[in-house]
Amino acid sequence: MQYVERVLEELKTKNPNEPEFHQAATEILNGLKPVIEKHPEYEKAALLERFVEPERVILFRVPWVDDNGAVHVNKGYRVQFNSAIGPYKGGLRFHPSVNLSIIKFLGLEQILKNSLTGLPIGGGKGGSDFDPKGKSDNEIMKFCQSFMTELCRHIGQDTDVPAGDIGVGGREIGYLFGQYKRIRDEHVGVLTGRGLSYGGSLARKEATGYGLVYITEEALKCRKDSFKGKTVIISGSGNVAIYACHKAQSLGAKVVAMYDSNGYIYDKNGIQLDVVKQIKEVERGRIKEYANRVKGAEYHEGCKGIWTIPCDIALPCATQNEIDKASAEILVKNGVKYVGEGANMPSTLEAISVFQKAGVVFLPAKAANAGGVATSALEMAQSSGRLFWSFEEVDAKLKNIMVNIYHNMDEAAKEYGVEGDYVAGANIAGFKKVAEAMMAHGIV
Ligand code: NDP
Ligand code: 2IT
Repeated sequence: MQYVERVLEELKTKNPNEPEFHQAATEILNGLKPVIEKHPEYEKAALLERFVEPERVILFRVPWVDDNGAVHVNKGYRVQFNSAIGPYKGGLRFHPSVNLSIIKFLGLEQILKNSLTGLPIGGGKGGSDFDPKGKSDNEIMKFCQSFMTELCRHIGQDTDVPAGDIGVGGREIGYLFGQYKRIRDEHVGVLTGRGLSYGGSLARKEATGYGLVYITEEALKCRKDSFKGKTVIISGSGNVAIYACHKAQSLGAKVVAMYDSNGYIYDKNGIQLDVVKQIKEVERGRIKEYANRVKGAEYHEGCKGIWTIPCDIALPCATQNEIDKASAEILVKNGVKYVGEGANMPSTLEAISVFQKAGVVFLPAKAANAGGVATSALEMAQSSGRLFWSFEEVDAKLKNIMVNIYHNMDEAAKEYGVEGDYVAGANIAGFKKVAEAMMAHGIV
């Protein structure tokens, strides 16, 4: 059996009941085949076996007391996946669906994403099955304090630097940082996405969404096209979706639909982002409310229908596997030309295949959403140097990083004979540096 197939087989046997982890590993390792063939020394060094096995998995109990005095227990996770090129880096996700499979798929993706940024950050991910929906600020604070009471002994500014992800934004990072500082007595850059008053970076909040649009803009530019006048669908209405919408609109696109986990809004006149921001960021409400406030807008229960709206560009920005084969086929039938993944693994393997066969320009998550973690690394640099860069400075660096990622994956795909296949290109471009570092470190 070929090396890649054997490693994938063993991974599935050794890690049963982890479908998301299997999915991410399958996409990555298949994309790496041309590199593996060129480097027989990797098999001798069991490089892939080591690459897919986390360096450390931390599982812990998170007990907390709600406003009525009831005691709850959640699971806490931190997967420290790979530190070959820098300290572990990656977000924390608070969502009831969180389990080890999801954290491991996110951690594996993060290794190559972080490498693609060109900055010295390894890969990690963490989170909890805690559901922040409907909780008071006090309950969120109690939960974050309990979570950090355990996590703080495993992280550090040069060891492991968590950040936000689904369900973890500025409010949660603030509570987590407060508890870290209280226990460890260090005011350091141990978390990114911090508030501006205590060491955060300008443009971090906007970075993932802006970065997604910058890389898509570069793909358009290389085909003598632009966002101007394009019809865009963005799924989700959280941090990534909101700032992707903002940047796409500022480049002249018409964003006509967004969703949350209950249903989608369709506004043929173009989404009024200030209304979405008021509902989602200020009121922490439901997207349904948009249709009550904006004349001519429609609300539809359920998420899937969003992909039946004709568009030129689709930017999935909510969660894994939100675009399946059937949705991809409808998007293609309706003429989609570009798909940029703001979320992590939003397209199933079958959906990716539909897009690629149809000649859609498909920008995979580990490249397209790398702007967030890249700007986190810029936040780390500012923390270490005790510096504070202007918005324009950080934004310019972010744009430059995204343009470089586009060309690196494009060139890697060409070099290995799979021109235009950015799934393979991104995997190869990200893997090269990690593999080189792992080989240099010996068997560790
Ligand atoms: P948020 O929590 O801010 O927003 C998440 C959005 O996605 C919400 O609108 C949420 O709806 C929706 N959503 C979540 N789960 C589901 C689901 N199962 N079905 C339908 N909709 C769902 O998270 P972010 O915007 O930060 O993250 C979005 C995606 O981007 C994730 O895949 C994340 O991993 C990825 N990402 C985030 C980065 C960052 O910097 N924040 C960086 C790179 C990638 P509802 O409110 O109803 O739950
Ligand atoms: O998936 C991701 O890249 C993130 N959630 C951001 C991670 C980070 O450390 O900024």
